[in-house]
Amino acid sequence: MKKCKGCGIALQTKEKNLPGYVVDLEQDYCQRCFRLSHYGDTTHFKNNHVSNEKIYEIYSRYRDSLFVIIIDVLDALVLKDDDLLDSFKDFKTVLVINKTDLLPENVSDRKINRIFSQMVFDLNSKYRNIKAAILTNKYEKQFNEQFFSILEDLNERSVVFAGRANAGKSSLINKLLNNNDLTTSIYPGTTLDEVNISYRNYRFIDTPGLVDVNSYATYLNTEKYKLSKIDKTIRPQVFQLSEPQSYFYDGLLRVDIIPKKDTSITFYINNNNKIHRTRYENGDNYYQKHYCEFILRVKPLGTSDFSIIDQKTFVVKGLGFFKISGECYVNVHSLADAKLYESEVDI
Ligand SMILES: Nc1nc2c(ncn2[C@@H]2O[C@H](COP(=O)(O)OP(=O)(O)O)[C@@H](O)[C@H]2O)c(=O)[nH]1
Ligand SMILES: [Mg+2]
Repeated sequence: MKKCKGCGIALQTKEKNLPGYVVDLEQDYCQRCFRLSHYGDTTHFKNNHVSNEKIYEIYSRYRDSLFVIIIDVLDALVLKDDDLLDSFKDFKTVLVINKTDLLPENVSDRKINRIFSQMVFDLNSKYRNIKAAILTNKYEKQFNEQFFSILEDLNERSVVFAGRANAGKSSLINKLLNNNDLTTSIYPGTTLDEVNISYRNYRFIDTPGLVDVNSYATYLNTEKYKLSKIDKTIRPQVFQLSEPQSYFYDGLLRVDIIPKKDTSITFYINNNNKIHRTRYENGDNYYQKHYCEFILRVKPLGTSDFSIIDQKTFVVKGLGFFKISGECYVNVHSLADAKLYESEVDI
């Protein structure tokens, strides 16, 4: 059966509205991939979703291969509290922490290196199957050389590119092969089945991305997903306060702070979204107007209380992260379906 070169789906000529449609089986790309890469048309994205079970089934067929796990750098901030690597505990793995260009410019490469070296060291004490780890981003030039030398050292020929949806798996393979054969996009669910690629004496396997139930990305509607996804270097938004204040990221996230001493909060989110600040007394009013208006399943936000003595970083996967410094009480209102992580990492 012929498969789409961009997303791996089986090609078919019968149903125009179903995945894999082509007018003529001579074509290499399904209509969705063709329209997406030529016109940026995303209308076919609505119900794309490959179940995690199906993806695990693909993984198990390649259990003797090397698994290159690609992780979005923002998710990597809480990798130690994530169950992602549990799925790969029986495989040989290489970690690629990708999209490091998203971290703010004032965070030096040395600092990023130090943070993630320590993290990978700790993770390997737990999993003992991490053969190497690389930090990279789409602008980085040395990656290909580094990557192939790791494959040579490990003497691996068959390589599965795995991980969560939208981490940059297909983009990374395109970069390694120096072409744009695989379809990539800002939406999750671009790759619909495994794609087998022969390259020199290697076999590379691209896979669909695992859905993360702890991420806002899973619950936002398509439009809001696009608006809140971080795709450029973050410019932090900093606020100082000495009186109680409420901070809103639309109706998606609310942080109330009652300072005991001077306090500051810094948000690391998509630069086009501006945090709205109100006096604490007006917070409920604003919240009533805006809560969850963009979320797929409308539910009120859950709340968690914290007492901060020095500083703390919170990660809200799919939205970004925020850091609070000072002595204060904090009440975070975030989507209960997703998870609010307290991160050890000090960016
Ligand atoms: N800023 C940034 N964006 C990236 C990088 N790598 C991939 N992307 C973007 O991330 C999105 C998802 O990429 P894709 O390869 O389709 O992810 P996949 O679902 O894991 O295959 C696309 O919009 C890419 O342009 C990177 O290193 N930096
Ligand atoms: Mg992909």
